[in-house]
Amino acid sequence: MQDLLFATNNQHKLREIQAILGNEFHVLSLKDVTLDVEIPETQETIEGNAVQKARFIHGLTGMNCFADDTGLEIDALDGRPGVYSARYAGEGCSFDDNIDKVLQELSGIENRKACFRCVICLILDGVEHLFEGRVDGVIIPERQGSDGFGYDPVFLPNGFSQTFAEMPAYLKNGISHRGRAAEGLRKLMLSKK
Ligand code: ITT
Repeated sequence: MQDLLFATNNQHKLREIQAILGNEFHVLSLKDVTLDVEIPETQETIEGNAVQKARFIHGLTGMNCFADDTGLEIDALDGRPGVYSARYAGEGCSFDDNIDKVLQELSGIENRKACFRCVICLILDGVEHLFEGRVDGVIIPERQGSDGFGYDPVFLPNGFSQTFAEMPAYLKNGISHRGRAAEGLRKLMLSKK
């Protein structure tokens, strides 16, 4: 089975990607290769950050690797938190702090449309490939569910009655931004076998 190193320090993402790709590829974590580093993400776009993270880890290891950068884009907030999704409520904030801030900013606003956008940058044999996945939905006014991570408790995907935090993992992964981007990666990898 082919080794693929996932350039992330987010254990939730790691678990999701291992569930999505784990049958066909051997997804390694930074821990598996004993790498304990802060990964820089200083770009102004999701694409830019995905490329920056993948190049950084590729530069350190020389291994085939990929990175995922994800943003929640809310219509009524002009696309925020977007590239600032991880630290929207400030440096060192928790998932709950970020949700509180979003709910407060949306209070009294009727347009609740939002999407998650995920870009995966894969560096395979030294060549970069980008894959994008998107899922549309709405931000509900109160948290529902306790699975998943990040903004999942307030994100209701279109066409479903459960938030990402209420769905079983296989269902979220089947329709999510990350699942869709990973599908592109999977297809490319299989075509190279
Ligand atoms: P790495 O850069 O180490 O991969 P990160 O947590 O900094 O981890 P991102 O910048 O891509 O990763 O993520 C931005 C934030 O968006 C993340 O911290 C969560 O709050 C949120 N997020 C990402 N994917 C999500 C998902 O599937 N469901 C809900 N929230 C998500």
